[in-house]
Amino acid sequence: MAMPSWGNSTFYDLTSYRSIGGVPTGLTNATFPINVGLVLDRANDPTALLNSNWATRERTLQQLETNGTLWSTYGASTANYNAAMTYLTGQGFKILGQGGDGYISSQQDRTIWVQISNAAQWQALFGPTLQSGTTPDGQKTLFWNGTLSLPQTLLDNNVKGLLLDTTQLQPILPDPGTGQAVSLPGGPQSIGNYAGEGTGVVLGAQTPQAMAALYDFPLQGTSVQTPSIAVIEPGLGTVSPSSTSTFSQLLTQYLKKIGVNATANVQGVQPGGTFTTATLNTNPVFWDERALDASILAAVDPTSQQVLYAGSGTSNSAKSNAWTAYQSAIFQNDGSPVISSSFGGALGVSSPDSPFLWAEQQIFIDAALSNLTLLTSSGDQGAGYAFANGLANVSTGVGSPFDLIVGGTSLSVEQIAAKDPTLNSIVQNALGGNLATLWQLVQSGMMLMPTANSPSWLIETVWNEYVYTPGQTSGAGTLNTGYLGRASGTGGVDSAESVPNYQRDFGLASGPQALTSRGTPDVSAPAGGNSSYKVADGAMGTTSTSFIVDEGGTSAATPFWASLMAQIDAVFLDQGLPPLGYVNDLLYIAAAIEPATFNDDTMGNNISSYVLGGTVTSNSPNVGSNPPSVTGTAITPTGQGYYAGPGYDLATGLGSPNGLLLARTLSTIAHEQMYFGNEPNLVNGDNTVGWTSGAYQNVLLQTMSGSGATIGVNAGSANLAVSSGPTATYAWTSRFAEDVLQPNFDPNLVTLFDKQSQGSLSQANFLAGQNVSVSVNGNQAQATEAQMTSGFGIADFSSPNAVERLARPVAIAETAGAQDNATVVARLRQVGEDNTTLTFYRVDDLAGDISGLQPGAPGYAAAAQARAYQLSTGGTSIGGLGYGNFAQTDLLHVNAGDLIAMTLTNNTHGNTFWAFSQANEVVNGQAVGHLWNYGANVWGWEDTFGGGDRDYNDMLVGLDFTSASGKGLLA
Ligand SMILES: [Ca+2]
Ligand SMILES: [Ca+2]
Ligand SMILES: [Ca+2]
Repeated sequence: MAMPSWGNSTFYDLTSYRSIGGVPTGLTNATFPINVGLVLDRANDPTALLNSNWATRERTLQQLETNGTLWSTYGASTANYNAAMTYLTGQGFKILGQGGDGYISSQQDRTIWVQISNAAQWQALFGPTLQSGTTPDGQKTLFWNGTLSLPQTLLDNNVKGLLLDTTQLQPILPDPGTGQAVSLPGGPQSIGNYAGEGTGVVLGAQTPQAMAALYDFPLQGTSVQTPSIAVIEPGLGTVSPSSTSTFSQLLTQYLKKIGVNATANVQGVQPGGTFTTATLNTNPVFWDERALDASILAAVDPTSQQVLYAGSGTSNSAKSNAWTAYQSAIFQNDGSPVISSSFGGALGVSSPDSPFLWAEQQIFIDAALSNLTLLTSSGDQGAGYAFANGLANVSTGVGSPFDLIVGGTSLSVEQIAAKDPTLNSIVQNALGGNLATLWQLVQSGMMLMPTANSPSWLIETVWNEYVYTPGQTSGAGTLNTGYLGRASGTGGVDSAESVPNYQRDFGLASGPQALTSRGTPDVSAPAGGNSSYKVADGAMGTTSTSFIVDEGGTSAATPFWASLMAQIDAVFLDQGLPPLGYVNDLLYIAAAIEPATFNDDTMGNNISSYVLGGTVTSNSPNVGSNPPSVTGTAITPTGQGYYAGPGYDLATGLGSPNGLLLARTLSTIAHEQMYFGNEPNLVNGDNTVGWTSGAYQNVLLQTMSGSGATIGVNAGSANLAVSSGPTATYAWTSRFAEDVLQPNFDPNLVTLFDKQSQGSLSQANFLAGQNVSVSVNGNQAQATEAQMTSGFGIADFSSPNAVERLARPVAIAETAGAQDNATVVARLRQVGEDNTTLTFYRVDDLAGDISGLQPGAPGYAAAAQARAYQLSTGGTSIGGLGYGNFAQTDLLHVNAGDLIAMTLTNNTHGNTFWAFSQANEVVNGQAVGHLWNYGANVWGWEDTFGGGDRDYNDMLVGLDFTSASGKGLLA
């Protein structure tokens, strides 16, 4: 009986995309039973909902949930599901997942888990015989020849995906491969990972809570209750390695050992059974992973309950495939808004449009529809992903646009950096006050002026521990930390997924390095090299003398990020917001409007592609055992991979978090989308149809250019031509200005970079609806990120020679929950030497008018003073901070939607400056602008008559409309 074939369903489509090796040897008939999940398509396409903005998604999902129609809408069609079930039952298949085991077969998850009991049942369902054989590199694998088929009834009822719960699948790659060989430089292959080399000890290990403090997690050291966190722990759940203590009790002992006074609360969802403690020795990877996850989550968020999902477990021939644990965590979730997973893509690399990859992709969409924040580790095997096809790869199981993918960095605090020969010159330059070095270090998160042997942050680089020792003959040598082990964060492009809308809107799909498909990782955190985490060992102290071990990997970075997301969820709850849910787009918006929310890693690489066979020996002893040590493998390095660089890169994504700044920025974005969607954007449109002004408004026109440029700004009938000189080398970026608005940022670093002049500043009034375009040296400039930033009063028009920022000098009071009579936090840093004071006042429109008076009109100053906001520090003005110093005050009684402008008085020289240039002094026939925008509601003032040194940092001010809301957790 011929059955219809199922497209793209060869064995190689499942395991070996882009690299088809030969047929396994020693083929015999496979042994059964094997459990498989048949996945149906959705009754309705959720794409439009998922592509809408965060607030719209949240509202829609809440409505669907309230109506009880979420899964009747986005689950399988009940008719299809029932028909498929009836067919399978009628054909004599044993159906799993109907209660009592670890599977879920439901109309909601659209999966029917079936036990295939023998070869005849496999053939009746899928056609070709299932066999078992040995790959060229000696791994046992299941195998079938050709394409699977599927009974017509199942195809007719929209079965589109297949999940296999088996541990017996391996890729088959050509050996020898045919990659283009490259010769590696001798020594460490990347910077900032070498401090512990040769010492026999791991340097730089921190307790998870100390690491969280270094990354300024917003609730660190508070007693604020953080929400439950779901964790993917296939086959384990909460099974204890001890016969006398529960897993929670062992975890509590770990917490005590690292100085956290809390009782761990860990629940298990494990109806399908768990591994026995014997697997501690035979398969320690699962135990090590769980200890790592649970340790980090408990140490950073000690009030969070953890729920560990074991998936299908071990009963009924189940094999604890990670996807079964994902389904359980999503569809049996009991109030955990965050899911942390260090398991994904266990099968490696599947073909686009294959039923295998489709089924996996659906799970991440189910998480997004369930309003869950799902985080997955990118992998620990660099750009090659230990997949010997000579190419840069990422696991197709962790390329979903609805998954927050976490990569790895190496953090070097100063005393550790001093021991790393690859950081010698950076340490010496930093201690010697080299401006270029210090500037770059601030970019990657340093906040204090370096001093020798300090435990504070110096530099963050890509995690990459590969070390190459050339051999006697040319081309031969040894990678003693090799490409097959855990030594570098995986990152790159997932060619099976298109560029997600948030990466496109962030500008990553255009320009010279344009992504052609999904870029990963999204974000990063410490994973190894010169930093690791003090966690419990896999046996939780029950068999080993060393309870506390130093561990890392992206599977440490992932629970670290998950614990941060749980803290931000607690803040959102306190501020009356829904949980973060699918949050990737918000993170990219945060990076666009407030770059300092992420530490930008700019050094290192994850290069590690190779083919099997050749003259280089790869040895990969592992600190843990995931995967087991692989030594003596002959390979040929092929040199593919990615470098870190300024901004987003394919080694570290957006970078590591500044936890507090990230929480504040996400809160700002969430309230803006939730309550202020009707406030006018700065500009509307796109690069194809062009841009129009969103309102009658005053606009700052700021030029940033390395070599100088001629800028043309056209807005309606106004044509401005501005010639800008070059921007000074250390003219302040948005990132730097936002960094210094943190109270713990070193005043010595602040003043070191003072007096760096910006490019040209002009101002103009735009009318609502006017066409807006910008040219640089006569060429049209593109506003690549404007759709993300325009709602926050910013649009950057870029060309190769310059960036022209259009930004508002006026803030819209987008208060939490659109509350009136709100308290607004103002953070200030004085980087001018005169005595100055700042006053905030309410205006009637975005051009700064008050009761028909335009800025600079007679009577305007008095009208502004009558509209001045009371400050919590007393009176209506604040100043006299002193050079380099920080201060914070609150604006009181601010109503939602208030338009807030500022004026600066220089008391030393008796001048007053306004945010609107037409109200200021005129020099050479030009009204002088004194205000520069550095991000969403962040500005810097020039305090000198005539324009001074044009560094626009003499008084920096950031307005924060949401942090004082609720209990004020972020204020
Ligand atoms: Ca970067
Ligand atoms: Ca100045
Ligand atoms: Ca200054």
